[in-house]
Amino acid sequence: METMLVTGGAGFIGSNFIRYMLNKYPDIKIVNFDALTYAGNLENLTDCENKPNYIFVKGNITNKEEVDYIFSKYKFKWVINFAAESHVDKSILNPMAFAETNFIGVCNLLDSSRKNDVSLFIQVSTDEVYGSLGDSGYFTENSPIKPNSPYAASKAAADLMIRAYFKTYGFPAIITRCCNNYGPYQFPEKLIPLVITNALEDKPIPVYGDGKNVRDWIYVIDHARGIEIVWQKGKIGEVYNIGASQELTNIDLVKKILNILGKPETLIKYVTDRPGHDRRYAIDASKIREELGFYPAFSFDQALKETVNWYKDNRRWWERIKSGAYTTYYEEWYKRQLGLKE
Ligand code: NAD
Ligand code: TDX
Repeated sequence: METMLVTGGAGFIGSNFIRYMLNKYPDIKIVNFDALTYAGNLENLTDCENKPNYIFVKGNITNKEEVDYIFSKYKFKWVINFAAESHVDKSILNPMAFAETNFIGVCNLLDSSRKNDVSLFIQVSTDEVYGSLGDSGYFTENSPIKPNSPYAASKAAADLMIRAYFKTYGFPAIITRCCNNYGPYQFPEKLIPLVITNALEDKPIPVYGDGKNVRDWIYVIDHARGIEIVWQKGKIGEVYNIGASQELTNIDLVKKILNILGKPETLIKYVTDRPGHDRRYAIDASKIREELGFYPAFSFDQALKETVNWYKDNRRWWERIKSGAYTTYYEEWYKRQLGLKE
């Protein structure tokens, strides 16, 4: 049985990817290596725990000994790296954690993967490495790398090291750059789950700045499908954007969610803008479509409704997170920073 290392598999996208892959490829063993930071949650994979081809190992990619250990224990054919500090606001508060995990952690994985002759390394990167767009245009794989937040800069740094590994050592790596994801199990610090859960609790919904910043959205399973096709057919050394051409201003998105929930727009509170807030992201996904045949399978309106229903049906999952120590600390900062303090 061939083995895939998935790092960060206890988080939002990693757990959805693992579930998707375990169901579709029962002949592949998946090792989930995750540090279980505030964002890592084994409850995201309770339904997979007893599958014979799934193994969880707690470990930190910033710790070279732990990374060496996992590579000595298993022979990995493929490595898919999801592990990251992923929240832009948190990167403004604490950039060092982002440099450590998103850059040094990736360097550790690259070193072990090369020394252990991994056949393919996929780095799950982000469209945020391209910076911000004006009212028109799209990010292509050839757009300049111009990150604006510590999060985006740390992801861009990893992308550059991967490029260097490919050029220098012929290391078999591919980078994917996806737009904003939504779906079940997303930590409620990110816009969509924050809006849904705050609305369900009749709490204020903070909208940064004028609310006209644009994000390009993709359902998390479509992201998983995009990575799957890159894993099957992608060309070594290439970068593939992944997107579903679903642009929306934040305020329109918030109103859509409130409408689905039947909650009033009076919950919306315009607050201080995020420092360095990127104005618009929009992905040109023609390369992955034309070269690998990737098409998103989910319609935005339908998948958004299903996502809202998931949070309605899984209150225990997010109530536990929202009453936890991390969220309490974060919310305090958030209220002060954004002028929400009553
Ligand atoms: P997440 O924060 O929900 O999950 C991150 C996971 O990584 C957690 O399980 C956490 O415990 C683990 N982790 C963090 N630091 C670690 C470390 N040092 N060692 C081992 N594990 C560690 O993030 P997500 O939204 O699922 O994002 C996954 C990946 O996708 C990230 O690399 C992110 O940059 C990228 N991405 C996310 C989006 C998005 O919209 N969420 C879009 C494009 C790309
Ligand atoms: O309370 C909020 N109010 C608000 O107006 C929050 C949390 C966000 N926003 C705005 C900021 C952004 O314009 O909503 C937009 C989306 O914000 P986030 O959910 O924090 O996502 P973003 O900053 O766009 O980054 C996300 O997409 C790219 C992920 O967090 C990254 O990991 C991914 O790489």
